[in-house]
Amino acid sequence: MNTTMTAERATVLEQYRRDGYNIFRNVIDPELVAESSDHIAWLQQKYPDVRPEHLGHLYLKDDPFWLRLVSDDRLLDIAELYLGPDLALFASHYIVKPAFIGQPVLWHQDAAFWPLEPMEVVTLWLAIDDSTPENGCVRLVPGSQTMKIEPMKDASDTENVLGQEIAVDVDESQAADMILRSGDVEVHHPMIVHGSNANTSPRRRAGLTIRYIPTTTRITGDQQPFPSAFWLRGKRGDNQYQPTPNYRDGIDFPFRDSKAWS
Ligand SMILES: O=C(O)CCC(=O)C(=O)O
Repeated sequence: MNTTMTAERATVLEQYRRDGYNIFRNVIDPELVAESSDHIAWLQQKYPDVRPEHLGHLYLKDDPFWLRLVSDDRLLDIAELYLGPDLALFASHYIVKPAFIGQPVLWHQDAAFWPLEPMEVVTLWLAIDDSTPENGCVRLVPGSQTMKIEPMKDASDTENVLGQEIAVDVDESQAADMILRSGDVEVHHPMIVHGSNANTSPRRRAGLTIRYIPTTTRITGDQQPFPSAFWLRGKRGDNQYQPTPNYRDGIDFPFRDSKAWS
């Protein structure tokens, strides 16, 4: 999509208002997706004790490739459609479900977890692998973004990524499967009810969640700056941000554009 086309933007925003999500096809080129896949393998070697569903924002702060990826103009242009020109990163996680043993993400609303004021934020979910019902694609309940934020309850008695689930009944028959090819991006609303099933298939399912905020959204709480708060575009606003990490040869994940990050 050409994000400067106003009519097309209006259609996107109308679908987002109604359903709480959009899908953008072929956003990131295969070379960068392949680099991201190598990055996942590098992170798995670096953090062998961390399950690959949990390669999250704490590891991002000192990682120039991760910053390069979430600062990509193709992703920021999509975020800008929803949030305007002044953009920051709030958080980002790879959720990598290995073949056969990938854990489910139980039903939840992202807003239940986030220290943001106001709750103006969008998630871009970048498919690193093709993502289908067989390997545990994201599932969303269209329209559920109009619900209030419901409480979460403990679910640590079963293997799952969050250890919690939403404390109200979810009508799974209403859920839509986010079937994506690698390089596609799905965008969802912070209040939409969503989750994903276990991956029992022979194919890995890897995706990168990227949570963008307009710089008018404040990141509240004691951790200042928040470990994964980075200013990315436009006016900085009032948040405190992490400094952009410089690429260190032999220490950081090596990537094509690393010289621009030295
Ligand atoms: O990747 C998944 O399976 C779940 C993603 C998710 O919960 C999110 O993007 O907020």
